[in-house]
Amino acid sequence: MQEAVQLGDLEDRLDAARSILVLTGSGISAESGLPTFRGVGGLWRTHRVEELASAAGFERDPVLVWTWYNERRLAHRAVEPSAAHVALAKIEQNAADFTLATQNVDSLHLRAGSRNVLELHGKLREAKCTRCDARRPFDDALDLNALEHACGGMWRPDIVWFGETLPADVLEAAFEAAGRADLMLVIGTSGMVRPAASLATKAVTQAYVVEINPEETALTAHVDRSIRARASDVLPHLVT
Ligand code: BV8
Repeated sequence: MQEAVQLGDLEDRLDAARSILVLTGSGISAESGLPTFRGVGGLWRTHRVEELASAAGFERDPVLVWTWYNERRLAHRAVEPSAAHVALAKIEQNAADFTLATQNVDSLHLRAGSRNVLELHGKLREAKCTRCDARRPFDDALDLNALEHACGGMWRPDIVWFGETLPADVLEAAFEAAGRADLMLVIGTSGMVRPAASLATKAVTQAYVVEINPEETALTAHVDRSIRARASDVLPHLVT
């Protein structure tokens, strides 16, 4: 039986917080059964994800990249939000000012009922054309023989790849939230990817920043407190 995680004054801090920012990564979706990005048995076979999740990788082999995203899209549909996702949605309901910035593209926070969600790296619910601004739903696996768009461009997932800039409005909102937060939770991310991870180093200048992760991360040395636990061992206990 996992001994209860020592939350200390975290519940009091949550109650007293005027403005809360939460940053999540694939670790919170590991609780739903989805593989993390870099962990043991992380995403996908023998390919380095940076090789697949990049415009160059797509250029080189669009069918391989779409095969990967088709598999992930179907995996997202096959799982449910975890107790951790649901707990964050409940915490938001009781908070005066709450922003959830996620690096995940699996829509699990939205399905759990979270409202103010900033999808920093896009979402796997839509595809967009590489040439014009056409978009289409991506609810089922895309037909690998029909990747071209009528305008001569190609369909690609509505995802931010390595080397691509994040949506300016989303990034601006996230850094504004980081600048006004007095409490930040960093949950299930290795803290390796920028600019997402910089939200924590920005917030810590005025906010109390708590990391929830079974392992140390690139952010552990920069936060006020790092709780060595899984998201579902902590978050449901913070819901009043
Ligand atoms: C940009 C969408 C401007 C795709 C993703 C050198 C130094 C610094 C930065 C750079 C650099 N060279 C290039 C860069 C910039 C680059 C970057 O940060 N690279 C890193 C790898 C060094 N960033 C970019 O390119 C960004 N754009 O900067 O634009 C620009 C333009 C041109 C040139 C330069 C800059 C775009 C980044 C977005 C990339 N797209 N995803 C897709 O999903 O397919 S990032 C990808 O990584 C996912 O979004 C993922 O979420 C994200 C972060 O990974 P994590 O979520 O943290 O997952 P990971 O497996 O790493 O960790 C899981 C954690 O969970 C672990 O710590 C584990 O312990 C924990 N865990 C496990 N179980 C649990 C748990 N925690 C809690 N509970 C559990 N049960």
